[in-house]
Amino acid sequence: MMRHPTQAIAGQKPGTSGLRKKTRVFMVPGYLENFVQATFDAIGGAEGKTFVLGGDGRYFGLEAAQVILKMAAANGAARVIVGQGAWLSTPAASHLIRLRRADGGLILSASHNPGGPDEDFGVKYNTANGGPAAEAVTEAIFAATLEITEYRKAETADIDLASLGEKRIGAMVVEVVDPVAAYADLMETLFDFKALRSLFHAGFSARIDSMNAITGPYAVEIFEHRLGAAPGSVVHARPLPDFGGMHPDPNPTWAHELMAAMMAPDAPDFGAASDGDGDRNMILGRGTYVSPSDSLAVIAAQMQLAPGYAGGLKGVARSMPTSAAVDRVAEALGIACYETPTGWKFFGNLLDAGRVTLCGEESFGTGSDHVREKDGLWAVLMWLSILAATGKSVAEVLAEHWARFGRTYYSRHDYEAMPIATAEAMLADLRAGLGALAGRSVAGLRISSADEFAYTDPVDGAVSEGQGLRLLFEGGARAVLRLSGTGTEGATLRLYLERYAPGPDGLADDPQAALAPIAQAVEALVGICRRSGRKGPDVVT
Ligand code: G16
Repeated sequence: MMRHPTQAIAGQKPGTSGLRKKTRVFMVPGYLENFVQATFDAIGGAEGKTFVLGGDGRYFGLEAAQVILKMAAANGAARVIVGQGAWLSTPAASHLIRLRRADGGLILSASHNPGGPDEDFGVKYNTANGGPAAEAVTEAIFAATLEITEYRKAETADIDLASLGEKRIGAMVVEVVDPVAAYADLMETLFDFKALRSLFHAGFSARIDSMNAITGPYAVEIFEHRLGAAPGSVVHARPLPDFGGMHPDPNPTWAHELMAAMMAPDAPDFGAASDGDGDRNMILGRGTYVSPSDSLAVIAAQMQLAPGYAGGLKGVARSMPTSAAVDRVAEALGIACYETPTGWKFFGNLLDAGRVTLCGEESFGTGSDHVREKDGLWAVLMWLSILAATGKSVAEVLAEHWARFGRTYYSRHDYEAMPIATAEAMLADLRAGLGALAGRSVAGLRISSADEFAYTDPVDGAVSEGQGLRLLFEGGARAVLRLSGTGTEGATLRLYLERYAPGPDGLADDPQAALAPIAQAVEALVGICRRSGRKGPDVVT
Protein backbone atom coordinates (compact mmCIF):
# COMPACT_ATOMS: atom_id res chain seq x y z
CA MET A 1 0.00 0.00 0.00
CA MET A 2 1.25 3.42 -0.88
CA ARG A 3 0.29 6.72 0.62
CA HIS A 4 0.49 9.53 -1.91
CA PRO A 5 0.60 13.10 -0.63
CA THR A 6 -1.84 15.28 -2.54
CA GLN A 7 -3.49 18.66 -2.46
CA ALA A 8 -7.11 19.70 -2.70
CA ILE A 9 -8.29 20.29 -6.27
CA ALA A 10 -10.91 22.99 -6.76
CA GLY A 11 -14.22 22.24 -8.41
CA GLN A 12 -14.77 18.60 -7.43
CA LYS A 13 -18.37 19.30 -6.49
CA PRO A 14 -20.82 16.58 -7.55
CA GLY A 15 -23.72 17.96 -9.62
CA THR A 16 -27.19 16.59 -10.35
CA SER A 17 -25.65 13.16 -10.83
CA GLY A 18 -22.08 12.74 -9.62
CA LEU A 19 -18.91 14.50 -10.74
CA ARG A 20 -18.83 15.15 -14.49
CA LYS A 21 -15.91 16.82 -16.22
CA LYS A 22 -14.05 16.75 -19.48
CA THR A 23 -12.25 13.40 -19.82
CA ARG A 24 -8.88 15.12 -19.99
CA VAL A 25 -9.57 16.73 -16.63
CA PHE A 26 -10.16 13.30 -15.11
CA MET A 27 -7.00 12.02 -16.80
CA VAL A 28 -4.75 14.51 -15.02
CA PRO A 29 -2.79 12.36 -12.53
CA GLY A 30 -4.32 12.67 -9.08
CA TYR A 31 -7.67 14.08 -10.20
CA LEU A 32 -9.63 10.84 -10.11
CA GLU A 33 -7.59 9.63 -7.14
CA ASN A 34 -8.47 12.69 -5.08
CA PHE A 35 -12.18 12.33 -5.76
CA VAL A 36 -12.23 8.60 -5.02
CA GLN A 37 -10.26 9.04 -1.80
CA ALA A 38 -12.60 11.86 -0.77
CA THR A 39 -15.54 9.55 -1.43
CA PHE A 40 -14.07 6.80 0.76
CA ASP A 41 -13.24 9.35 3.46
CA ALA A 42 -16.73 10.87 3.34
CA ILE A 43 -18.45 7.50 3.86
CA GLY A 44 -16.40 6.64 6.91
CA GLY A 45 -13.67 4.72 5.09
CA ALA A 46 -13.71 1.62 2.91
CA GLU A 47 -12.38 -0.81 5.53
CA GLY A 48 -14.06 -4.21 5.31
CA LYS A 49 -16.66 -2.95 2.83
CA THR A 50 -18.02 -4.41 -0.38
CA PHE A 51 -18.49 -2.21 -3.43
CA VAL A 52 -19.88 -2.61 -6.93
CA LEU A 53 -17.91 -1.05 -9.78
CA GLY A 54 -18.64 -0.56 -13.46
CA GLY A 55 -19.52 1.93 -16.11
CA ASP A 56 -20.87 2.59 -19.56
CA GLY A 57 -17.76 1.56 -21.51
CA ARG A 58 -16.73 5.07 -22.37
CA TYR A 59 -13.14 6.17 -22.97
CA PHE A 60 -10.99 6.08 -19.79
CA GLY A 61 -13.46 3.78 -18.00
CA LEU A 62 -11.13 0.77 -17.91
CA GLU A 63 -8.19 2.84 -16.69
CA ALA A 64 -10.37 4.50 -14.05
CA ALA A 65 -11.64 1.09 -12.89
CA GLN A 66 -8.05 -0.09 -12.36
CA VAL A 67 -7.27 3.01 -10.29
CA ILE A 68 -10.39 2.57 -8.17
CA LEU A 69 -9.69 -1.13 -7.56
CA LYS A 70 -6.14 -0.35 -6.37
CA MET A 71 -7.44 2.44 -4.17
CA ALA A 72 -10.22 0.28 -2.72
CA ALA A 73 -7.61 -2.35 -1.85
CA ALA A 74 -5.30 0.21 -0.23
CA ASN A 75 -8.24 1.58 1.74
CA GLY A 76 -8.99 -1.87 3.15
CA ALA A 77 -12.10 -2.84 1.17
CA ALA A 78 -13.01 -6.52 1.44
CA ARG A 79 -14.50 -7.06 -2.01
CA VAL A 80 -15.26 -5.23 -5.21
CA ILE A 81 -17.78 -6.75 -7.62
CA VAL A 82 -16.91 -5.51 -11.12
CA GLY A 83 -18.77 -5.96 -14.36
CA GLN A 84 -16.68 -7.80 -16.97
CA GLY A 85 -14.65 -5.27 -18.95
CA ALA A 86 -15.65 -2.71 -16.31
CA TRP A 87 -19.10 -2.65 -17.93
CA LEU A 88 -22.30 -2.13 -15.96
CA SER A 89 -25.31 -0.11 -16.92
CA THR A 90 -26.42 2.25 -14.18
CA PRO A 91 -29.63 0.31 -13.41
CA ALA A 92 -27.68 -2.97 -13.44
CA ALA A 93 -25.17 -1.48 -10.98
CA SER A 94 -28.03 -0.38 -8.76
CA HIS A 95 -29.49 -3.88 -8.87
CA LEU A 96 -26.14 -5.54 -8.09
CA ILE A 97 -25.61 -3.29 -5.06
CA ARG A 98 -28.99 -4.37 -3.71
CA LEU A 99 -28.74 -8.03 -4.74
CA ARG A 100 -25.30 -8.48 -3.22
CA ARG A 101 -26.02 -6.24 -0.23
CA ALA A 102 -22.96 -4.17 -1.05
CA ASP A 103 -22.12 -1.09 0.96
CA GLY A 104 -22.15 1.06 -2.15
CA GLY A 105 -20.95 1.37 -5.70
CA LEU A 106 -18.97 3.54 -8.05
CA ILE A 107 -20.40 4.14 -11.50
CA LEU A 108 -18.11 5.41 -14.23
CA SER A 109 -20.21 7.40 -16.63
CA ALA A 110 -21.15 10.86 -17.79
CA SER A 111 -24.53 9.44 -18.74
CA HIS A 112 -25.95 11.07 -21.88
CA ASN A 113 -22.91 13.26 -22.49
CA PRO A 114 -20.66 12.19 -25.38
CA GLY A 115 -17.53 10.13 -24.65
CA GLY A 116 -13.92 10.20 -25.84
CA PRO A 117 -10.66 11.92 -24.95
CA ASP A 118 -12.14 15.33 -25.81
CA GLU A 119 -15.60 14.65 -24.45
CA ASP A 120 -16.92 13.83 -20.98
CA PHE A 121 -16.26 11.43 -18.13
CA GLY A 122 -17.84 11.08 -14.73
CA VAL A 123 -17.88 9.22 -11.43
CA LYS A 124 -20.93 8.73 -9.29
CA TYR A 125 -21.19 7.16 -5.86
CA ASN A 126 -24.30 5.12 -5.02
CA THR A 127 -25.18 4.09 -1.50
CA ALA A 128 -26.28 0.75 -0.04
CA ASN A 129 -29.88 1.21 -1.17
CA GLY A 130 -28.56 1.14 -4.74
CA GLY A 131 -29.41 4.78 -5.38
CA PRO A 132 -27.38 7.90 -6.06
CA ALA A 133 -25.92 9.31 -2.88
CA ALA A 134 -28.23 11.82 -1.20
CA GLU A 135 -27.21 15.46 -1.01
CA ALA A 136 -25.85 15.10 2.52
CA VAL A 137 -23.40 12.47 1.22
CA THR A 138 -22.39 14.37 -1.92
CA GLU A 139 -21.81 17.46 0.22
CA ALA A 140 -19.63 15.42 2.56
CA ILE A 141 -17.67 14.15 -0.45
CA PHE A 142 -17.19 17.69 -1.71
CA ALA A 143 -16.06 18.81 1.75
CA ALA A 144 -13.57 15.93 1.83
CA THR A 145 -12.15 16.96 -1.58
CA LEU A 146 -11.26 20.30 0.01
CA GLU A 147 -9.50 18.77 3.00
CA ILE A 148 -7.65 15.91 1.36
CA THR A 149 -3.91 15.61 2.01
CA GLU A 150 -3.19 12.08 0.76
CA TYR A 151 -4.70 9.23 -1.16
CA ARG A 152 -4.02 5.52 -0.81
CA LYS A 153 -3.39 3.26 -3.78
CA ALA A 154 -1.94 -0.24 -3.94
CA GLU A 155 1.17 -0.64 -6.07
CA THR A 156 0.26 -3.63 -8.17
CA ALA A 157 -0.19 -4.75 -11.74
CA ASP A 158 -3.53 -4.17 -13.45
CA ILE A 159 -6.20 -6.75 -12.72
CA ASP A 160 -7.58 -8.86 -15.56
CA LEU A 161 -11.14 -7.59 -15.97
CA ALA A 162 -11.71 -9.41 -19.24
CA SER A 163 -12.29 -12.84 -17.68
CA LEU A 164 -14.92 -13.80 -15.14
CA GLY A 165 -14.07 -15.02 -11.65
CA GLU A 166 -12.37 -14.04 -8.44
CA LYS A 167 -8.99 -12.35 -8.36
CA ARG A 168 -7.15 -10.61 -5.56
CA ILE A 169 -5.30 -7.43 -4.78
CA GLY A 170 -3.67 -8.29 -1.46
CA ALA A 171 -6.51 -9.29 0.86
CA MET A 172 -9.23 -7.71 -1.30
CA VAL A 173 -11.27 -9.92 -3.62
CA VAL A 174 -12.01 -8.58 -7.08
CA GLU A 175 -15.02 -10.51 -8.37
CA VAL A 176 -15.55 -10.07 -12.11
CA VAL A 177 -19.17 -10.83 -12.99
CA ASP A 178 -21.30 -11.03 -16.13
CA PRO A 179 -22.74 -7.51 -16.33
CA VAL A 180 -25.98 -8.59 -17.98
CA ALA A 181 -27.24 -11.83 -16.41
CA ALA A 182 -28.51 -10.67 -13.01
CA TYR A 183 -30.24 -7.67 -14.55
CA ALA A 184 -31.92 -9.70 -17.28
CA ASP A 185 -33.09 -12.20 -14.64
CA LEU A 186 -34.60 -9.36 -12.61
CA MET A 187 -36.56 -8.20 -15.65
CA GLU A 188 -37.98 -11.72 -16.05
CA THR A 189 -39.44 -11.48 -12.55
CA LEU A 190 -41.24 -8.19 -13.32
CA PHE A 191 -42.63 -8.78 -16.81
CA ASP A 192 -44.51 -11.57 -18.55
CA PHE A 193 -41.75 -12.72 -20.89
CA LYS A 194 -44.04 -15.41 -22.33
CA ALA A 195 -46.56 -12.79 -23.47
CA LEU A 196 -43.77 -10.63 -24.88
CA ARG A 197 -42.32 -13.62 -26.73
CA SER A 198 -45.74 -14.21 -28.30
CA LEU A 199 -45.86 -10.57 -29.36
CA PHE A 200 -42.57 -10.85 -31.24
CA HIS A 201 -43.50 -14.31 -32.51
CA ALA A 202 -46.59 -12.78 -34.10
CA GLY A 203 -44.39 -10.47 -36.18
CA PHE A 204 -44.24 -7.35 -33.99
CA SER A 205 -41.25 -5.29 -35.11
CA ALA A 206 -39.00 -3.08 -33.01
CA ARG A 207 -35.95 -0.92 -33.44
CA ILE A 208 -34.03 -0.53 -30.18
CA ASP A 209 -31.18 1.96 -30.56
CA SER A 210 -28.41 1.46 -28.01
CA MET A 211 -26.43 4.40 -29.46
CA ASN A 212 -23.13 2.39 -29.31
CA ALA A 213 -23.34 2.57 -25.53
CA ILE A 214 -23.82 0.21 -22.62
CA THR A 215 -27.36 -1.06 -23.22
CA GLY A 216 -26.29 -2.94 -26.36
CA PRO A 217 -25.39 -6.24 -24.66
CA TYR A 218 -28.40 -5.97 -22.32
CA ALA A 219 -30.83 -5.24 -25.14
CA VAL A 220 -29.50 -8.03 -27.38
CA GLU A 221 -29.78 -10.54 -24.53
CA ILE A 222 -33.26 -9.45 -23.44
CA PHE A 223 -35.02 -8.58 -26.71
CA GLU A 224 -33.29 -10.78 -29.27
CA HIS A 225 -32.22 -13.79 -27.18
CA ARG A 226 -34.84 -14.07 -24.43
CA LEU A 227 -37.85 -12.51 -26.22
CA GLY A 228 -37.19 -13.59 -29.78
CA ALA A 229 -37.16 -10.17 -31.47
CA ALA A 230 -35.71 -10.46 -34.97
CA PRO A 231 -31.91 -10.40 -35.06
CA GLY A 232 -30.81 -6.86 -35.77
CA SER A 233 -33.73 -5.32 -33.87
CA VAL A 234 -31.11 -3.83 -31.57
CA VAL A 235 -29.03 -1.32 -33.52
CA HIS A 236 -25.74 0.34 -32.56
CA ALA A 237 -25.45 -2.56 -30.14
CA ARG A 238 -21.71 -2.59 -29.49
CA PRO A 239 -20.50 -0.28 -26.72
CA LEU A 240 -17.66 1.82 -28.12
CA PRO A 241 -15.31 4.08 -26.12
CA ASP A 242 -16.45 7.14 -28.09
CA PHE A 243 -19.95 5.79 -28.79
CA GLY A 244 -18.90 5.76 -32.43
CA GLY A 245 -19.23 9.52 -32.41
CA MET A 246 -22.90 9.35 -31.40
CA HIS A 247 -24.25 11.62 -28.69
CA PRO A 248 -26.01 9.00 -26.59
CA ASP A 249 -28.86 11.17 -25.39
CA PRO A 250 -32.20 9.61 -26.26
CA ASN A 251 -34.14 12.64 -27.44
CA PRO A 252 -35.45 13.63 -30.88
CA THR A 253 -32.41 15.81 -31.57
CA TRP A 254 -29.65 13.35 -30.75
CA ALA A 255 -31.40 10.09 -31.61
CA HIS A 256 -32.24 11.50 -35.04
CA GLU A 257 -31.48 8.27 -36.91
CA LEU A 258 -34.10 6.46 -34.88
CA MET A 259 -36.53 9.36 -35.25
CA ALA A 260 -36.14 9.24 -39.03
CA ALA A 261 -36.64 5.46 -39.08
CA MET A 262 -39.77 5.71 -36.94
CA MET A 263 -41.31 8.51 -38.99
CA ALA A 264 -40.71 6.67 -42.30
CA PRO A 265 -43.57 4.89 -44.09
CA ASP A 266 -41.97 1.49 -43.46
CA ALA A 267 -41.31 2.17 -39.76
CA PRO A 268 -41.37 -0.73 -37.32
CA ASP A 269 -44.18 -0.99 -34.75
CA PHE A 270 -42.06 0.26 -31.91
CA GLY A 271 -38.86 2.21 -31.37
CA ALA A 272 -36.78 3.08 -28.35
CA ALA A 273 -33.40 4.59 -27.57
CA SER A 274 -31.16 4.51 -24.52
CA ASP A 275 -28.50 6.84 -23.22
CA GLY A 276 -24.83 6.18 -22.47
CA ASP A 277 -25.32 4.40 -19.15
CA GLY A 278 -28.76 2.93 -19.79
CA ASP A 279 -30.90 4.80 -17.34
CA ARG A 280 -32.72 7.02 -19.82
CA ASN A 281 -35.20 6.01 -22.52
CA MET A 282 -37.13 7.49 -25.39
CA ILE A 283 -40.27 5.70 -26.57
CA LEU A 284 -41.63 5.87 -30.11
CA GLY A 285 -44.33 4.21 -32.14
CA ARG A 286 -44.75 4.17 -35.89
CA GLY A 287 -45.03 7.88 -36.72
CA THR A 288 -45.40 8.69 -33.02
CA TYR A 289 -43.16 10.34 -30.45
CA VAL A 290 -44.06 9.85 -26.79
CA SER A 291 -43.01 12.73 -24.59
CA PRO A 292 -41.36 11.47 -21.40
CA SER A 293 -44.00 13.11 -19.22
CA ASP A 294 -46.73 11.34 -21.19
CA SER A 295 -44.81 8.08 -21.01
CA LEU A 296 -44.77 8.36 -17.23
CA ALA A 297 -48.52 9.03 -17.11
CA VAL A 298 -49.36 6.15 -19.47
CA ILE A 299 -47.21 3.77 -17.44
CA ALA A 300 -48.85 4.91 -14.20
CA ALA A 301 -52.28 4.23 -15.68
CA GLN A 302 -51.40 0.77 -17.06
CA MET A 303 -48.59 -0.54 -14.91
CA GLN A 304 -50.76 -3.17 -13.26
CA LEU A 305 -50.77 -5.06 -16.55
CA ALA A 306 -47.22 -6.25 -15.75
CA PRO A 307 -47.11 -9.13 -13.25
CA GLY A 308 -44.51 -7.42 -11.06
CA TYR A 309 -46.98 -4.63 -10.38
CA ALA A 310 -50.30 -6.50 -10.37
CA GLY A 311 -50.84 -5.42 -6.77
CA GLY A 312 -51.14 -1.78 -7.81
CA LEU A 313 -49.13 1.33 -7.14
CA LYS A 314 -48.34 2.75 -3.71
CA GLY A 315 -47.80 6.20 -5.10
CA VAL A 316 -45.96 8.05 -7.83
CA ALA A 317 -43.33 10.77 -7.88
CA ARG A 318 -42.13 13.15 -10.55
CA SER A 319 -39.55 15.90 -10.65
CA MET A 320 -41.01 19.40 -10.49
CA PRO A 321 -40.27 20.33 -14.14
CA THR A 322 -42.00 17.13 -15.33
CA SER A 323 -45.54 17.74 -16.55
CA ALA A 324 -48.57 17.23 -14.36
CA ALA A 325 -49.93 14.50 -16.67
CA VAL A 326 -49.10 11.81 -14.09
CA ASP A 327 -50.78 13.82 -11.33
CA ARG A 328 -54.11 13.34 -13.10
CA VAL A 329 -53.59 9.59 -13.23
CA ALA A 330 -52.62 9.51 -9.54
CA GLU A 331 -55.77 11.42 -8.69
CA ALA A 332 -57.92 8.97 -10.64
CA LEU A 333 -56.19 6.03 -8.94
CA GLY A 334 -56.51 7.65 -5.53
CA ILE A 335 -52.77 7.42 -4.82
CA ALA A 336 -50.22 9.96 -3.62
CA CYS A 337 -48.20 11.99 -6.10
CA TYR A 338 -44.95 13.62 -4.93
CA GLU A 339 -43.16 16.50 -6.61
CA THR A 340 -39.38 16.50 -6.08
CA PRO A 341 -36.42 18.54 -7.36
CA THR A 342 -34.62 17.40 -10.51
CA GLY A 343 -32.31 14.46 -9.79
CA TRP A 344 -33.09 10.80 -9.28
CA LYS A 345 -31.46 10.97 -5.84
CA PHE A 346 -34.56 12.77 -4.55
CA PHE A 347 -36.73 9.70 -5.22
CA GLY A 348 -34.58 7.44 -3.04
CA ASN A 349 -36.19 8.17 0.30
CA LEU A 350 -39.71 7.89 -1.12
CA LEU A 351 -38.89 4.52 -2.67
CA ASP A 352 -37.12 3.24 0.45
CA ALA A 353 -40.03 4.32 2.64
CA GLY A 354 -42.46 2.43 0.40
CA ARG A 355 -44.38 5.59 -0.45
CA VAL A 356 -44.03 5.29 -4.22
CA THR A 357 -43.73 2.50 -6.78
CA LEU A 358 -43.14 4.58 -9.92
CA CYS A 359 -40.98 7.64 -10.50
CA GLY A 360 -40.27 9.66 -13.59
CA GLU A 361 -38.77 12.77 -15.06
CA GLU A 362 -39.17 14.84 -18.17
CA SER A 363 -35.47 14.17 -18.88
CA PHE A 364 -36.32 10.73 -20.33
CA GLY A 365 -36.07 8.91 -17.00
CA THR A 366 -38.60 6.38 -15.75
CA GLY A 367 -38.25 3.65 -13.18
CA SER A 368 -39.82 1.75 -10.33
CA ASP A 369 -38.93 0.41 -6.92
CA HIS A 370 -37.13 -2.61 -8.49
CA VAL A 371 -33.89 -0.59 -8.34
CA ARG A 372 -32.96 2.88 -7.13
CA GLU A 373 -32.06 4.38 -10.49
CA LYS A 374 -34.11 5.21 -13.51
CA ASP A 375 -34.10 2.31 -15.91
CA GLY A 376 -34.34 2.72 -19.67
CA LEU A 377 -34.83 -0.91 -20.69
CA TRP A 378 -37.35 -1.39 -17.89
CA ALA A 379 -39.43 1.40 -19.47
CA VAL A 380 -39.14 -0.30 -22.86
CA LEU A 381 -40.33 -3.60 -21.37
CA MET A 382 -43.18 -1.79 -19.65
CA TRP A 383 -44.34 -0.23 -22.91
CA LEU A 384 -44.06 -3.56 -24.72
CA SER A 385 -46.13 -5.12 -21.93
CA ILE A 386 -48.83 -2.47 -22.40
CA LEU A 387 -48.86 -3.05 -26.16
CA ALA A 388 -48.95 -6.84 -25.73
CA ALA A 389 -51.77 -6.75 -23.19
CA THR A 390 -53.94 -4.23 -25.02
CA GLY A 391 -53.16 -5.23 -28.60
CA LYS A 392 -52.98 -1.53 -29.42
CA SER A 393 -50.39 0.58 -31.19
CA VAL A 394 -48.34 3.26 -29.42
CA ALA A 395 -50.43 5.95 -31.16
CA GLU A 396 -53.68 4.32 -30.03
CA VAL A 397 -52.49 3.96 -26.44
CA LEU A 398 -51.57 7.66 -26.36
CA ALA A 399 -54.80 8.84 -27.98
CA GLU A 400 -56.88 6.82 -25.54
CA HIS A 401 -54.89 8.14 -22.61
CA TRP A 402 -55.49 11.75 -23.70
CA ALA A 403 -59.17 11.09 -24.33
CA ARG A 404 -59.50 9.84 -20.77
CA PHE A 405 -57.25 12.22 -18.83
CA GLY A 406 -56.83 15.19 -21.16
CA ARG A 407 -53.52 16.08 -22.75
CA THR A 408 -50.70 18.02 -21.18
CA TYR A 409 -48.74 19.60 -24.01
CA TYR A 410 -45.14 19.64 -22.95
CA SER A 411 -41.72 20.58 -24.26
CA ARG A 412 -38.29 21.42 -22.95
CA HIS A 413 -36.09 23.96 -24.74
CA ASP A 414 -32.36 23.74 -23.99
CA TYR A 415 -29.91 26.53 -24.61
CA GLU A 416 -26.54 24.81 -24.34
CA ALA A 417 -23.02 26.06 -23.64
CA MET A 418 -24.16 29.56 -22.74
CA PRO A 419 -21.66 31.86 -21.05
CA ILE A 420 -22.21 31.11 -17.36
CA ALA A 421 -22.44 34.78 -16.41
CA THR A 422 -25.15 35.47 -19.03
CA ALA A 423 -27.30 32.51 -17.97
CA GLU A 424 -26.90 33.26 -14.29
CA ALA A 425 -27.73 36.94 -14.80
CA MET A 426 -30.96 36.07 -16.62
CA LEU A 427 -32.11 33.85 -13.80
CA ALA A 428 -30.92 36.28 -11.13
CA ASP A 429 -32.93 39.09 -12.72
CA LEU A 430 -36.01 36.91 -12.98
CA ARG A 431 -35.58 35.79 -9.37
CA ALA A 432 -35.22 39.36 -8.18
CA GLY A 433 -38.49 40.33 -9.86
CA LEU A 434 -40.52 37.21 -8.92
CA GLY A 435 -42.45 38.94 -6.13
CA ALA A 436 -43.93 41.53 -8.50
CA LEU A 437 -45.01 39.17 -11.27
CA ALA A 438 -48.39 37.90 -10.05
CA GLY A 439 -51.15 39.71 -11.88
CA ARG A 440 -48.86 41.04 -14.62
CA SER A 441 -49.53 40.30 -18.28
CA VAL A 442 -46.70 39.48 -20.68
CA ALA A 443 -47.19 38.94 -24.39
CA GLY A 444 -50.91 38.56 -23.78
CA LEU A 445 -50.64 35.97 -20.98
CA ARG A 446 -51.49 36.81 -17.40
CA ILE A 447 -49.16 35.46 -14.71
CA SER A 448 -51.12 34.08 -11.77
CA SER A 449 -48.13 33.27 -9.56
CA ALA A 450 -44.36 33.00 -9.64
CA ASP A 451 -41.96 31.40 -7.21
CA GLU A 452 -38.74 29.44 -6.75
CA PHE A 453 -39.21 25.76 -6.00
CA ALA A 454 -37.92 24.44 -2.68
CA TYR A 455 -38.41 20.90 -1.40
CA THR A 456 -38.68 19.43 2.03
CA ASP A 457 -38.13 15.69 1.93
CA PRO A 458 -41.21 14.18 3.58
CA VAL A 459 -39.17 11.27 4.94
CA ASP A 460 -36.10 12.87 6.51
CA GLY A 461 -37.03 16.56 6.46
CA ALA A 462 -33.98 17.59 4.40
CA VAL A 463 -34.53 20.91 2.66
CA SER A 464 -33.32 21.67 -0.89
CA GLU A 465 -33.67 25.24 -2.06
CA GLY A 466 -33.20 27.03 -5.36
CA GLN A 467 -34.63 24.20 -7.46
CA GLY A 468 -36.12 26.13 -10.37
CA LEU A 469 -38.07 29.30 -11.10
CA ARG A 470 -41.75 28.75 -11.82
CA LEU A 471 -44.18 30.95 -13.68
CA LEU A 472 -47.82 29.93 -13.55
CA PHE A 473 -50.18 31.51 -16.05
CA GLU A 474 -53.91 31.92 -15.83
CA GLY A 475 -55.61 28.87 -17.25
CA GLY A 476 -52.96 26.54 -15.82
CA ALA A 477 -50.10 26.92 -18.29
CA ARG A 478 -46.64 26.83 -16.75
CA ALA A 479 -43.04 27.72 -17.53
CA VAL A 480 -40.05 26.64 -15.46
CA LEU A 481 -36.49 27.85 -15.82
CA ARG A 482 -33.39 26.33 -14.27
CA LEU A 483 -29.76 25.67 -15.03
CA SER A 484 -28.72 22.11 -15.75
CA GLY A 485 -26.54 20.42 -13.16
CA THR A 486 -25.08 17.86 -15.57
CA GLY A 487 -23.35 19.89 -18.28
CA THR A 488 -19.58 20.29 -18.51
CA GLU A 489 -19.34 23.28 -20.84
CA GLY A 490 -20.64 26.71 -19.87
CA ALA A 491 -24.22 26.74 -18.65
CA THR A 492 -27.21 24.92 -20.10
CA LEU A 493 -30.38 26.88 -19.55
CA ARG A 494 -33.47 24.71 -19.53
CA LEU A 495 -36.90 26.15 -20.22
CA TYR A 496 -39.78 23.77 -19.53
CA LEU A 497 -43.18 24.57 -21.04
CA GLU A 498 -46.55 22.99 -20.41
CA ARG A 499 -50.24 23.57 -21.04
CA TYR A 500 -53.21 21.37 -20.21
CA ALA A 501 -55.96 20.66 -22.73
CA PRO A 502 -58.85 18.83 -21.05
CA GLY A 503 -60.36 17.65 -24.36
CA PRO A 504 -62.38 16.35 -26.07
CA ASP A 505 -61.30 18.95 -28.65
CA GLY A 506 -57.77 20.20 -29.18
CA LEU A 507 -55.97 16.99 -28.27
CA ALA A 508 -54.07 16.55 -31.53
CA ASP A 509 -52.27 19.86 -31.94
CA ASP A 510 -48.59 20.23 -32.64
CA PRO A 511 -46.93 20.64 -29.21
CA GLN A 512 -44.61 23.45 -30.31
CA ALA A 513 -47.54 25.39 -31.75
CA ALA A 514 -49.62 24.72 -28.65
CA LEU A 515 -46.82 26.00 -26.41
CA ALA A 516 -45.63 28.93 -28.56
CA PRO A 517 -47.60 31.60 -26.64
CA ILE A 518 -45.92 30.53 -23.38
CA ALA A 519 -42.47 30.51 -24.98
CA GLN A 520 -43.17 33.99 -26.33
CA ALA A 521 -44.24 35.25 -22.92
CA VAL A 522 -41.02 33.90 -21.37
CA GLU A 523 -38.94 35.51 -24.09
CA ALA A 524 -40.70 38.83 -23.49
CA LEU A 525 -40.06 38.54 -19.76
CA VAL A 526 -36.60 36.95 -19.58
CA GLY A 527 -35.13 37.66 -23.01
CA ILE A 528 -33.22 34.39 -23.40
CA CYS A 529 -32.60 35.00 -27.11
CA ARG A 530 -32.47 38.77 -26.80
CA ARG A 531 -29.79 38.71 -24.12
CA SER A 532 -27.76 35.78 -25.40
CA GLY A 533 -27.91 36.52 -29.11
CA ARG A 534 -29.22 33.00 -29.73
CA LYS A 535 -31.78 32.35 -32.45
CA GLY A 536 -33.48 29.53 -30.61
CA PRO A 537 -32.91 26.46 -28.46
CA ASP A 538 -30.26 23.85 -29.31
CA VAL A 539 -32.40 20.92 -28.19
CA VAL A 540 -36.18 20.67 -28.19
CA THR A 541 -37.77 17.64 -26.54
C1 G16 B 1 -29.42 13.17 -14.42
C2 G16 B 1 -30.28 12.96 -13.22
C3 G16 B 1 -31.72 13.21 -13.56
C4 G16 B 1 -31.89 14.59 -14.15
C5 G16 B 1 -30.99 14.73 -15.34
C6 G16 B 1 -30.99 16.14 -15.88
O1 G16 B 1 -29.70 12.19 -15.37
O2 G16 B 1 -30.14 11.67 -12.71
O3 G16 B 1 -32.47 13.06 -12.41
O4 G16 B 1 -33.21 14.81 -14.51
O5 G16 B 1 -29.67 14.43 -14.99
O6 G16 B 1 -30.48 17.00 -14.92
P1 G16 B 1 -30.10 18.48 -15.25
O7 G16 B 1 -31.37 19.11 -15.75
O8 G16 B 1 -29.61 19.06 -13.96
O9 G16 B 1 -29.07 18.44 -16.34
P2 G16 B 1 -28.52 11.36 -16.02
O10 G16 B 1 -29.20 10.44 -16.97
O11 G16 B 1 -27.65 12.40 -16.66
O12 G16 B 1 -27.85 10.68 -14.87
